Amino acid sequence: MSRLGIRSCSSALAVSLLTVSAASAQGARAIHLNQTGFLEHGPKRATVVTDAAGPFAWTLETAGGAVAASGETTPFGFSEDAGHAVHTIDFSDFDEAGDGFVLKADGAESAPFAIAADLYRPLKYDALAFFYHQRSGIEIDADLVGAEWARPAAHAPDMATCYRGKDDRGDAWRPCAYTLDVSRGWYDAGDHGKYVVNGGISVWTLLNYYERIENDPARRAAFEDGAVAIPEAGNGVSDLLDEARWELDFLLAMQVPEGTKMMLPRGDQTRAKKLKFSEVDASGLVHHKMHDENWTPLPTPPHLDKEKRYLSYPSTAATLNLAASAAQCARVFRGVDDDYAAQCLSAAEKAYAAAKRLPDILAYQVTEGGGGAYGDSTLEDEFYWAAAELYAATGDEKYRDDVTSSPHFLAAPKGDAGSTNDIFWSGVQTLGTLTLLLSPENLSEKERTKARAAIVAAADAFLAQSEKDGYGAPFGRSYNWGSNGDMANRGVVMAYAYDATDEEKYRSGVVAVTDYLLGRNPLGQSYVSGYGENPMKAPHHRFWAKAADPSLPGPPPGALAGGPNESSSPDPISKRVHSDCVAQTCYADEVEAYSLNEVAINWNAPLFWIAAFLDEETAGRDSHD
Ligand code: 9MR
Ligand code: 9MR
Repeated sequence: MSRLGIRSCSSALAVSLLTVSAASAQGARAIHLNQTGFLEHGPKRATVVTDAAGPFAWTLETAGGAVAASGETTPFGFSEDAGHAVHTIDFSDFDEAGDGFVLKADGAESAPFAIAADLYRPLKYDALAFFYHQRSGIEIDADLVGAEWARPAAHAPDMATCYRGKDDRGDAWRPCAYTLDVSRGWYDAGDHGKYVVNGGISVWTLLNYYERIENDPARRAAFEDGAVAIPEAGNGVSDLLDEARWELDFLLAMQVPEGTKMMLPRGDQTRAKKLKFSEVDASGLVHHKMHDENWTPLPTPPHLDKEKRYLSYPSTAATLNLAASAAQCARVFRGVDDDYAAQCLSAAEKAYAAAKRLPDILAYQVTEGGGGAYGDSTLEDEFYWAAAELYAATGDEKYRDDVTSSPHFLAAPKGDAGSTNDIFWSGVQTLGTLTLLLSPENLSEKERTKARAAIVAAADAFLAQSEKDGYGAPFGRSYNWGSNGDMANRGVVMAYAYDATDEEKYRSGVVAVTDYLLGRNPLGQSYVSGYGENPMKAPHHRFWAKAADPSLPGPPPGALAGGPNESSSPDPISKRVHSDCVAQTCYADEVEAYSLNEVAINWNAPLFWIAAFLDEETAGRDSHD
């Protein structure tokens, strides 16, 4: 059996497949679908791996074995990103709720799945719980998450001074005159670094969902105080705001104190052998990262991390990330905690001014050990995003001028092969546009129409790509590190197209994303832990590392793997996988596979967003605008 065949089935299923398909004429090899299931009222699609030229029969069976629906497959042909030929099955017309359904066709049988109106209810809360699990600086409470995932507070407090002395290239970094207490925040991923550029987009995504539902009491109720299992229950504040604030506190703490002079590298020195430093007034800039001096081994639970930690030098990218996130903070906390809102706004304005004063301090990876790179040398998108957030927070014309004169004004994903304007940690222009769209006073009617049209055009491009993929993936672009997060972000864009038009096809586009992530893919892999018959089990995570040490827990439910990555990476597993894979199959559920199977805050955030969106019809949402 091919590698694909082995991966695509549970062992029991593989056995039944082998015996049955031997006798079958067509020899369908597997049926892949969303293993969690389908919304009662929504598209229901599956993919059959087969070379058969013509259509063949399928049946939908209930848990009791009764045939509930039947039909014929639609031949699709070769699906390029899967590397094999498929047929598709569409049983969208079937809308009876239940558990334990299976699809059968030509001797192949799907994983069992449910049909339910509230199918995404558990996922929206589990995907959000990921952030509590990832919290630094606080005990993870057994009563909230279960004994298996409880752990003592780690990096509490998380204090550090600037990285100093010689770096990997021999550049000498001067010590800074202070130590910052940058406690709290979420660990980025499987590592214990906290990175402002990735924290910014992650917290934005949670808060963007909040802002989208802020004026709708029914939808807001899903995240009211006490609705989510976090320690702040009972404080009178939305749990979504509480979770976000844990990260915002850390981001705010990363800001350089007033009156600080520093030697920093200005201008693009990407190709320089040695960095040239100039003395600058660093007040209001923001440190790029906080992480260990050396990589800890895997596993290392965070509370057992003994490494020294350092602040990486401030960068313009991090500064703009704080400007954007803190401006958003100011908006959402106004009227909830006015002092905090004022603190956020002041930090945001200072950061923005510092970035304008010093627009060219690029973040280079000066040390290999202990932290991710998160380098970014194109900052126009961050400038636009920050200006948009500040404009939406203040209505101040000076921000509006920066917004409208930006080359990214009203940017939305292009849906081209180069994935222009797709949302990810270093491409944040679309975030600015989505924020501007949230409130009518941010844009003129004409601009608003244009922005909406750009979002809808992006969604149309994604839908067209979904049609061209045998697994319905709206992803006509390369699969890179974190492709699942990029895919989930496309779901967010399609959800906004739905909001703008009320057209069901865009909501179906979001379902195409969750279908793919939850099992409708050539590996038959649910990329979300705890969901489906074949869920991701062995993330690259220093605590949820059962696969490396049986005394540690596996992943809690609701964590999204980075997913297929067709680009080469030094990760040892990815080297093996790359000897025989195409786009959607460049993946392995293995603990060492950090470029394929890490979990991260910026990927779980859009997973949360789209799961919450898909649960809205039943979460008290009557209408939307
Ligand atoms: O474990 C690290 C993971 O969390 C990061 O995402 C990844 C990329 O920065 O790096 C991993 O650490 C590897 C390091 O980069 C190189 N040496 C082996 C480490 C794997 O444990
Ligand atoms: O998500 C990041 C991806 O876009 C980069 O290609 C990759 C290598 O630099 O790093 C990813 O981010 C990792 C970070 O560097 C360290 N923490 C874990 C992140 C997810 O793997």
